[in-house]
Amino acid sequence: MKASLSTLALLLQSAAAQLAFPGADGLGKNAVGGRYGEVYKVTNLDDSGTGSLRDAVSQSNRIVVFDVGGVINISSRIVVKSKIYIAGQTAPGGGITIYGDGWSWSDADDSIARYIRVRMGTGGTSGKDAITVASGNRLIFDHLSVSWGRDETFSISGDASNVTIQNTIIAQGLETHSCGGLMETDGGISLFRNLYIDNKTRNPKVKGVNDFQNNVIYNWGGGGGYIAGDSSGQSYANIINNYFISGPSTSVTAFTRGNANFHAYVKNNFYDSDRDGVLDGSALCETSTCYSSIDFQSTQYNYPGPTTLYTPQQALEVVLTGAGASRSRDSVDTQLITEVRSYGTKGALISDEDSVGGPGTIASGTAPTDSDGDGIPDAWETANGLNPNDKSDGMKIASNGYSNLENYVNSLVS
Ligand SMILES: *[C@@H]1O[C@H](CO)[C@@H](O)[C@H](O)[C@H]1NC(C)=O
Ligand SMILES: *[C@@H]1O[C@H](CO)[C@@H](O)[C@H](O)[C@H]1NC(C)=O
Ligand SMILES: *[C@H]1O[C@H](CO)[C@@H](O)[C@H](O)[C@H]1NC(C)=O
Repeated sequence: MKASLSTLALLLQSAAAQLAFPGADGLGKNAVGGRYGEVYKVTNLDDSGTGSLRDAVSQSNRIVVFDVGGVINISSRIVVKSKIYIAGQTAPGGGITIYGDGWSWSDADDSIARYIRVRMGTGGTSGKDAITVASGNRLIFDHLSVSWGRDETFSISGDASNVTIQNTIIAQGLETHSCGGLMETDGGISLFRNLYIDNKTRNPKVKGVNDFQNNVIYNWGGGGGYIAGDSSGQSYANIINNYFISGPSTSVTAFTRGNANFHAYVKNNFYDSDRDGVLDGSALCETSTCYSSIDFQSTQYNYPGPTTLYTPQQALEVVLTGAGASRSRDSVDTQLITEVRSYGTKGALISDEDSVGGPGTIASGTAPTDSDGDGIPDAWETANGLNPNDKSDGMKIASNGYSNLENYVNSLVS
């Protein structure tokens, strides 16, 4: 009896510790996604209706895979339900861009989104963000490319907790607001290995519980780079091994604001401010001269940090090589990375996405044959001991704790 109870306890413990996917980091790393649900195949680029992405995310407990690549034009906001895993890496061709309006992940508890582009643009709803999370627990965003927000570009605030944004590009918030986004919640946000680029301000603006490590911030404008939230509540932040690089629009230093309520452990952040086309930053001092008037802590906050902590220089290379929907980078991201690699000479704030060529053309590609429709191609099923004519094996849980379908989609980007 005793033995079986402790076995049960161990099983429960390991189920709780299952990562959202291999490589998931930070406070949102245990999001469950659609593991115990069903597969949904996106088979067209329509704004709505059967086989559309909007329909796919309208019900909980789904792993969403794609039979098409291309641009999905949306005329209103997409609202994502809980326990969804959007596996953008399955899209053939050049992957998936969603263009025309923004997304809400509010209350999308336990959701996972990977390898998609969310490009809002001037056609989006005025006063809204490209991505908003206003509530919800355990969400993880990995390798997204998010741009052209009309209010903020990617914002998390309110009653949201245990969120990770990793390996993601947050770019070109549209003028006149031109914002990276607010990261303001007491429930905790991890920001690891992201690129903030070409936003006038809020790259990001932080308040509450926040872990900011190994990010790259390029060409912020006069509003500020990292803004230490300046209001009433208490903030507890780590700011570690990030790289700040001034661009043509930059006119203020990397850190602004902050007061005695903003408690931060600050370590080894680099800043290249001279815009000379060469990467030659140096470590920022760790006093208020470099960080405004925050309340410095001598001990790091004990949040679940990145599995691998890079130096700022290494982080820059990791971000430039891999951030965003990098399985197939589109013209927008390619241009953004070129701007960073100019180390100060290229980059601009924009008010209209047409000035940078819009979302571009994305190849549709051809999905591999999947005879039983379980989301796993026949060839992968055969190679991995599954039956290409048995739909039920896709959602069976394998010995490593993931469903067979998750093992397939995760293998595409391991
Ligand atoms: C989406 O909108 C863009 C820009 O308006 C347009 O060029 C493109 O053809 C549209 N794509 C689809 C699939 O309707
Ligand atoms: C965040 O996750 C931790 C660890 O799983 C949990 O204890 C906490 O309750 C979560 N926060 C909220 C607000 O649900
Ligand atoms: C970012 O904001 C700055 C300041 O407003 C602006 O000059 C710049 O054009 C913006 N960048 C983009 C890409 O919108």
